[in-house]
Amino acid sequence: MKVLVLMGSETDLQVMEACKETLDSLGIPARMTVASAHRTPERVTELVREAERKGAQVIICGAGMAAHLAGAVAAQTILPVIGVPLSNSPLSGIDSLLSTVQMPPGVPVATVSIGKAGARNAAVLAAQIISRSDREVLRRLRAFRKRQSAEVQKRAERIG
Ligand code: RP5
Repeated sequence: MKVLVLMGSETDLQVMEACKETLDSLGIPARMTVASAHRTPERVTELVREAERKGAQVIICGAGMAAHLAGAVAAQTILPVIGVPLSNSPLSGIDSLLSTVQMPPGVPVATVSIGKAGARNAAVLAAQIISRSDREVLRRLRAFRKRQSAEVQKRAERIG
């Protein structure tokens, strides 16, 4: 396992699937599961320990509302932690964005944008971290960027 992907609830799955799909498309072995900072704190700790034992290089955490999952994970490891704020609340994700991003000095969470775009970017950022020591992932990331640019170019040509 290179990446552990946690989400606070099974209701986050629909959005966080975009993260797993992107990791899969970049050929990065990942485990995705549910663990809640508030409802199952011991499970969070067990999963973090297991990820460290199994050689994970990055942990991605998606959570909504008072989204403390990424911070709670970051408090227990020196692996880089990426937080994905989710928007399934009356405050449309502003609550989770602030809960995820506003970490005290010394315990960072690399926070991406709210929702599905953030879920995808968390996977790409994890791949970029891994690519510093994995030339195959670096090659796949370069190919991904090329494809992305080519698609935009193709659409631009259709428009004019
Ligand atoms: C957070 O609370 C979860 O990440 C989820 O986004 C939100 C609501 O959870 P459910 O009540 O839908 O299980 O911890």
